[in-house]
Amino acid sequence: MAKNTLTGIEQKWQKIWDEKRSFSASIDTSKPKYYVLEMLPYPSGRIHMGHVRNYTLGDVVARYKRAKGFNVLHPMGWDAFGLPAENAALERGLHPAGWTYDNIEMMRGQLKSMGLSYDWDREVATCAPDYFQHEQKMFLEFLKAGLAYRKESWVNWDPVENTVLANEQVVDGCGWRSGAPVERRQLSQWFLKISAYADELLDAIETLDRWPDRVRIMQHNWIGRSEGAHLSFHLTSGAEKIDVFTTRPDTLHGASFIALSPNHPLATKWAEDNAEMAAFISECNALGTSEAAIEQAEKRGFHTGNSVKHPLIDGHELPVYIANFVLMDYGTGAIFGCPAHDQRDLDFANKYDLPVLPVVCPDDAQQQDFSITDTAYSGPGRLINSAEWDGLSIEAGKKAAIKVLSDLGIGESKITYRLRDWGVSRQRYWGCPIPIIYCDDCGTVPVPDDQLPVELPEDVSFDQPGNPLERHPSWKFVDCPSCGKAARRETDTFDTFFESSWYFLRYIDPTSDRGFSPEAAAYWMPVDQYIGGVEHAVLHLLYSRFFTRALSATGYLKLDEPFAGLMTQGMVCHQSFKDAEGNWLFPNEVAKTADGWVKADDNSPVQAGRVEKMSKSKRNVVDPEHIIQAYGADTARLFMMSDSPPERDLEWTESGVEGAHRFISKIARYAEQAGKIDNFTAIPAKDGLSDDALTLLKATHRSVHQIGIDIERFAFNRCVAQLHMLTNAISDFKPQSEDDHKIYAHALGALAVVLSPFSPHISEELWQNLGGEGLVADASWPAIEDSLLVDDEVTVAVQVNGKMRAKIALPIDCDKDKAEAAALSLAEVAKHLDGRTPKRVIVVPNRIINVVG
Ligand code: ANZ
Ligand code: ZN
Repeated sequence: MAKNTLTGIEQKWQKIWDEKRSFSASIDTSKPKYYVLEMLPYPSGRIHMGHVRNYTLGDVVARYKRAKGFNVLHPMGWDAFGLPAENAALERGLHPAGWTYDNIEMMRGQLKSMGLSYDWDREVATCAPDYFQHEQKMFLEFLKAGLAYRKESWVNWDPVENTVLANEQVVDGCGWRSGAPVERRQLSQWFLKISAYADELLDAIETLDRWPDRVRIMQHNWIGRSEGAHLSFHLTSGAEKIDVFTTRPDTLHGASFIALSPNHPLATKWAEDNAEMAAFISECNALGTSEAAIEQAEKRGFHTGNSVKHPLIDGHELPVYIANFVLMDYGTGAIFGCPAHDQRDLDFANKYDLPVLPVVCPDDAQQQDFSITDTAYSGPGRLINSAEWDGLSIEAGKKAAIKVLSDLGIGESKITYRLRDWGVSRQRYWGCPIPIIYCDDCGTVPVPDDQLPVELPEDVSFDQPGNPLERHPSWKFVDCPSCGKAARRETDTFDTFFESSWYFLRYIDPTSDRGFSPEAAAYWMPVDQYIGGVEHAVLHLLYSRFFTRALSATGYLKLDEPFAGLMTQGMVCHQSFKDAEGNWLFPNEVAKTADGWVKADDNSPVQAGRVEKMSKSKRNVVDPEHIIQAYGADTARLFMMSDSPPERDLEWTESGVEGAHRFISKIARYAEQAGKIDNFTAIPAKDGLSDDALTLLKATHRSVHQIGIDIERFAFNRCVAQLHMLTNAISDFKPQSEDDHKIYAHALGALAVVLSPFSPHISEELWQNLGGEGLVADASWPAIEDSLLVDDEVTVAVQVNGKMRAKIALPIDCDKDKAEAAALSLAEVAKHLDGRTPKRVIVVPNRIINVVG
């Protein structure tokens, strides 16, 4: 099939769908609803193969559910705020808004060329004031409800650019642009109280039974619930005490030091008149704020010269250190170290020559033989060296410890979460302004409703580092809405996860003046099937789950879980290539010869590398636009679904694409040659059909049946295999009679419908040429005649004395006597019995007959 013929067909049908608004959705209570959603893209400029895979997966589900009679909502939009737009402004002098909207324009065209069944009337760009005004309002509602608050918090600071860096802008501890070592600084920032929902978010994971296990585990670990205790140690000098969080109160007798976070208030206080301590603290702060950086750094400490009293052992004192591995925002920002049973504490103790006293002995060891040198013991056992707790198990020891501590009034059981409140302030221009005004007299004043949205000023310059909103000559200067005096706007903008935490609610009611209506939410929510990359398994999904709860708490809707089903797709991979000098080569720069890979232009040798995720840096990328131009969207879509199940990685190969293209060309020939047949969707009567016609009729119904089952369980690669089987059955059939032609058209009609979720354009063409009613996009999934699914015969293996000797066709579930008689009548069986009379015949129905003789 000429490639431009296929392109013409695709453009024709895209135009028709567009004109007819084929995929526009509206509330219809007479039908079951189905909301299928793919994670919205960042408008970087061009779609990549990962997008093609993600959106094709969603489109298969959406089109299938339409055919099954659901009222389908399938929207698309743009996650349009974020750093790359500011970088484009910095590097190329473009305005972030212009750059973003141009990219959206470009990518919308690319998505349209894929033939995706979106309701484009619901398109959303999160950078539009019409979108973000609603989240400004939501934020103010959260503030009223106590779900948003402001506090001092640590950020990554680039001392050369004088700007705050996002974690991803810190590369090996240095600013990505300046290369200067990053510092930690405190800044007042806005937070959302996700921690208030920690338990609920954790418990509800159990109800998400249509989510992949690995995502549920990742969320579980991210929330990180730890059961333990708080306890206080009194300083030997003075009245102050140090609170610690521990998961191992049972090890209290083995404590040999206290360690404070470098940012612990006591550390800050003591450092005021101790220059050496202050210097140590700033060195620690130069590490940046990422937990990974802190985890990897060498464990270091500073002896403060202070000590605390051991709460249970009279006269026993523990030195107080400041240690770089203690995080300020976990637990209480202070720990007691028990070196024998915690590796970090042991490394620390060995370095600073602190005592190591084992207090748990493994059950299979003798106390007098058990000692700790370089490896801490964190396994089970019984307590030792622990006075009256000796002999207790760890669990019993924990209980005993908490009892004693609470009786003494210095401790209690405590649950701590790894999950921190969500810091939403970003010192960036291209984001949603935080709708707050600061007044010297009135303090923090919410922007009143009638002054929303707070829009971004357009006249900004990126010629200096830092936040252009901060530097703008007039934008931040406003009158206080409460007293009228001169005041200042908040110049921070929201983290872009803010926009993506509720966009699925905007789609359901994109023109509502309160963001979305509760009625629309009651009908459309939750999202029935969400599809996207596993890289969003933690933050985006957790924030959205929290946001939905926070919106419910503030009266926007009544729902906890936004996404009932989740599918995370694997990556699109491609082999990588290097030339003799070690430069990466694009796949279209190389060619395969009998002796291996060579450069296409000069036949010089090429090193073929691993098959790995497509990435620009390794040049192992294939541009979807080129593929669509060369082969058509139907081919690209079909190939994407054909090779691997969705959750697995997929290898993009030229030969695979060509195979898919041959298949589409074959369907195009069917379409070209199809004659119009009346009423071809009706199931023809079996009686009087030729054997071949009956075979095709059965093959058709079996394929339709199986493809339905496989789509439901996302085994799309199996569907494609089944589509091949069906077309082979169609190609094998040579219609001769009028009945034959009816069966043939019936098979082609069914093919058009079941192929349409995968390759919709050519399916429309086939459907139209057969004389199908309306669009295949609106056609119902073919009805199945159950009696056609049943095989009348099975092939049964016949063994003599355990060796396979023959096969016979028997009626399904035929009774044992008949099966036995049929087997014994076979010449092969008689030959191998060699005149002996059979002693026994074992019949496994529909499978095997074994003659023993
Ligand atoms: C004494 C102890 C003895 C501990 C022992 C462990 C083993 P998870 O499970 O992650 O909750 N810890 C507490 N707060 C900390 C902080 N802000 N920064 C670094 N470490 C901190 O870990 C809890 C354990 O991590 C706590 O229990 C504490 O050390 C440490 F044999 O207390 B443990
Ligand atoms: Zn005021």
